[in-house]
Amino acid sequence: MKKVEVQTIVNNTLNKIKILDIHTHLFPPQHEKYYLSGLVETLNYHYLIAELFVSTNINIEKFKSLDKLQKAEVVWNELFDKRTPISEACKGVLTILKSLSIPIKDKNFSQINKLYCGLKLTDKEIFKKSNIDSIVMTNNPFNEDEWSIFSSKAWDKKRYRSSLRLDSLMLEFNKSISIAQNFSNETSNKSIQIIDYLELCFQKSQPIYAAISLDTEKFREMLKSDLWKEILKWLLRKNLPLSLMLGVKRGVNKSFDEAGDGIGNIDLKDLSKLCNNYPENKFLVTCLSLNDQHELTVLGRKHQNLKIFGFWWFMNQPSIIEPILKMRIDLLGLSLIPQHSDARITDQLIYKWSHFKKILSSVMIENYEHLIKKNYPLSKEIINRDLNNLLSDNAKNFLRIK
Ligand code: FIX
Ligand code: ZN
Repeated sequence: MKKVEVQTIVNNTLNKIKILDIHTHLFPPQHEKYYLSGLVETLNYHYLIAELFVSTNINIEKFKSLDKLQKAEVVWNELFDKRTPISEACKGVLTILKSLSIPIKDKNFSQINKLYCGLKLTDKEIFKKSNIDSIVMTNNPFNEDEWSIFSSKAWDKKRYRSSLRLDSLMLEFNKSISIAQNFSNETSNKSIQIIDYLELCFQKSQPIYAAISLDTEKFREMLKSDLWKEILKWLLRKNLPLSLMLGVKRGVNKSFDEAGDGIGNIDLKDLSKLCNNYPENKFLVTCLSLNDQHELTVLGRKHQNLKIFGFWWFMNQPSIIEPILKMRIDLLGLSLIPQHSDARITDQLIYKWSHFKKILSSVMIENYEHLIKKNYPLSKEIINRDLNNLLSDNAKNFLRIK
C-alpha cells in the first residue's frame, strides 16, 4: 500500500465510522429543561465564559444577571468581534458555523443568530452530521429533577445511553442519603440504604457504567470508606465498570460558578492500589492534568482491569492531544478509548469530534507509514478494524454492550 492510499483510506474510513461517545452531558430533546442546543447555548458554554472573564474587565455579577441571549451577545462581541477567536473553544464555534454554512463576515451577533435559528437544527441532524451513533449521558440519581427523565419513556434509549454519576455521594452525602432512605426498607444501615437505592436506579435507567470525579483527598476517602467497599461489590455484581475522572478541584474560583473548576492533585499510586485490590472490577480512567498522563498510560499497561479514555476538559486541546495520543499509542498500542466529547450542548458534537478526528487521522497515518516502511502488509480491512475499535468497539467491548 502506498502513502497516498493510506491517507485516503484513513480519512474516508474516519468519515464513515459511527461513533460511540462515552461521556457527555447531553440529554434528549424530550427532557426539555435539560436539552441544550443552538448558538445561544453554545456561546454560553462555560469554557467560553471563563475565557470572557479573564480576557475582559467585565463585571462578573452584572454579567450573571443577564439572560442567556444577552450573555451570548456579550461573548460574541468580546471574543469573536473585538478579539481574535483563536482559542480552541472559540475555534469550535467557528467550526460549527462553517459546517452549517452560516456566513459571519460583516454580520453582527443578531444576524448570525437569526440564520442559525432559521436552520431549526434537530438532535438527529446533528448526530448524523457528526456521525454519532450513540452518546452516554451523565445521569445523577441524587438530582430528582434531572433524574425525572427516567419517568418518561418517550426518548430514544439506543441513541441516548445512561450512566450513573455518583459525585453527590461524596459531595453532598446528607442529601443523598435522605433521598435513598425514601426508597429502602432498611432502617439503620446507610450503606444498605444507598445500595438499595442504586439497585432501583439501575433497574430504572439501565446504565452502562457508574462514574465519579475525584481529587487525591476524595479518592483516599473513597478507598477507606465502607460504603464504597459495598458500592464496588455491587458494581461487580451488576457488571458495571466504574469511570474515574481524576484530578479535578471544584470551585477554584467560586465567583466563576461552573467556569470556576480547576485542576487538583491526584496520586495515581492510589489508582494502582484500587486496581490490585479489586481485580474483578473494571475501571475506566481519565486524568485532568498533563502531569499525570505518562504515569496513567504506564498504569494502563499494568492493569488488565483499567482502560484509559479521552482527553478531558483542560486536556482537550489539539496542542496537547497530539503528543499525548502518540505516547499512549506507543505504550498501549490501540488498546484505549481515545476520546469522548464531554459535549454539554448538542451542537458541540460537530466540532468536538471533527477537531479530534483530524488529529487522530494524522497520528494514525504517521504510524501506518512507519509500518509500511517495515514491510508490514497493511490493508484497507486492517485500517477499518483499527479505526472502528478506536471510535466504537474498544468501548463497547469494555462496557460489554452492543
Ligand atoms: O465532571 C465532569 O464530568 C466534567 O466534564 C464537567 O463537570 C465539566 O464542567 C466539563 O464540562 C468539562 O468538560
Ligand atoms: Zn464531563
